[in-house]
Amino acid sequence: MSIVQEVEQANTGIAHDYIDQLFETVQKRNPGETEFHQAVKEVFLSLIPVLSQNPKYIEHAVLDRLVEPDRLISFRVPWTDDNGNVKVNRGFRVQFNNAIGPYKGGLRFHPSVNASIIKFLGFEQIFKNSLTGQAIGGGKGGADFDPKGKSDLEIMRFCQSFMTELSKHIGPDTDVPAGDIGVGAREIGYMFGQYKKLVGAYEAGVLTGKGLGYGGSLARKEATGYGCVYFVDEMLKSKGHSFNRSTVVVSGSGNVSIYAMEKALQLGAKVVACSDSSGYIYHEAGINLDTVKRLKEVENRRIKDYVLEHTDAIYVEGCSGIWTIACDIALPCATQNEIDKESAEILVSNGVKAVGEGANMPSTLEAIDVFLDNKVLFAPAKAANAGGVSVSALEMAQNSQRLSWTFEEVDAKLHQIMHSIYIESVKASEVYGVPGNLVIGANIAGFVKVADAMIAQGV
Ligand code: NDP
Ligand code: 2IT
Repeated sequence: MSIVQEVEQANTGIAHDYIDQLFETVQKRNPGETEFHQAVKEVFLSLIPVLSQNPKYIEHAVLDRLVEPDRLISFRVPWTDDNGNVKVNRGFRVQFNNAIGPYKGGLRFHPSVNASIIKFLGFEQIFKNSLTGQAIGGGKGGADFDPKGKSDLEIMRFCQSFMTELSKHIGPDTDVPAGDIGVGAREIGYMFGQYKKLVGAYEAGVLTGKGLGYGGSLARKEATGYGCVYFVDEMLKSKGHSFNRSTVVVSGSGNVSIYAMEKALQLGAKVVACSDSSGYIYHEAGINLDTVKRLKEVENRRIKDYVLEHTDAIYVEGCSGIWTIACDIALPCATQNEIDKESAEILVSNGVKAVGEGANMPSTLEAIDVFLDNKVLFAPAKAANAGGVSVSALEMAQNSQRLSWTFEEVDAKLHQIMHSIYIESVKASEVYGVPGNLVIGANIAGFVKVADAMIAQGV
């Protein structure tokens, strides 16, 4: 049953009217911000059961408050390229909600970044961070800077200029950024160096995803991908399935994708396809992850070069075709809206058993309905990719203690957190009458804690 059909069955008159009106207001107040509207709509539809059973959330106008960020900062980022030309990009930080802890969320450097993208990501981060059970609020940031084709020194100068402004708004107890698309340990390093110069103190906990030699946490790099697979593994086990001997398709070939593939392989799966923004590779015999890692992490090359070294693999131009490959488990780990209704229908007709969202909002609302209608085990992004921010919070904890935990310790905590998120989401889906619908379960479980904190604090 789809998100909409399920909620229509509940006793929901007042709640429905409330969210209909509020959604209209959100659209009017944030014109043209389609990604933000989409993220809000999914959460609103999911919350109808909890709003109808707990009128206090409507009386206290909690959703009216939640959809308005505490602040959205937009700023100029001037920098100089290697030829001495001045370039200007636009930087953002949205500090969405700090009811349960300091703002926390990644920075994305990609030409598509705008207020809508940053706000959808920041809004989702509120619920995701709440689900982790850690004391972190929701934030997000980035710039419309394209790191592709830039030299190392250009990246450094951009990061320094970006941080010169951002530093005024962040701090270890205020707002703690990390990586996202286009931002990895190198960029975090340059930004940390600049922050340190500007504040004149070694505040290790101001950024997470740092290098291991200066306050970074072991297993942060692996955390999002591993966490996603841990979560999907829980779902599979609940129905007597497993990764072992399953065929897996993973989109993207960046941080989340690579470590989702690594953990799936460790659990005995065969990964047959991955992609970048230009196209995808299909390797029926099973992808060689060492080659992908070298190409993408070390040599900064395109995924199509994989077939130069593995001549029995094929490369196909364009991204969406990856979902036409038959698989048991699909892990979208590239970007938003990469699975539309049509791709979802093809996945279903090819017999997909489970979908785990490693990326943020990779499935359209229509695609989610196709998966739920067809009883595909569906792990929504806010739950399935929460492992990254969870280990970021563990990095903050280590920085505060001035201690470093072993890889095994951090990985065990990550595994435990993903298990708890799974249990919480399942429980909420059962309590609110939609057992197994983890979209509704995760959204409600994340929402309740934040909503109660906002009411208690009068914010
Ligand atoms: P990376 O920059 O490391 O990798 C992104 C990958 O996705 C690349 O293969 C990239 O291809 C591809 N990609 C990016 N944009 C597009 C696009 N518009 N169309 C098609 N492919 C695209 O980023 P991450 O792996 O960190 O992030 C991937 C997703 O996971 C994002 O949705 C992010 O928000 C989410 N996420 C990340 C977390 C983290 O800890 N890093 C935590 C939770 C979620 P190309 O190289 O060609 O650009
Ligand atoms: O979307 C996400 O959760 C991230 N990009 C990670 C955020 C973080 O603070 O580690």
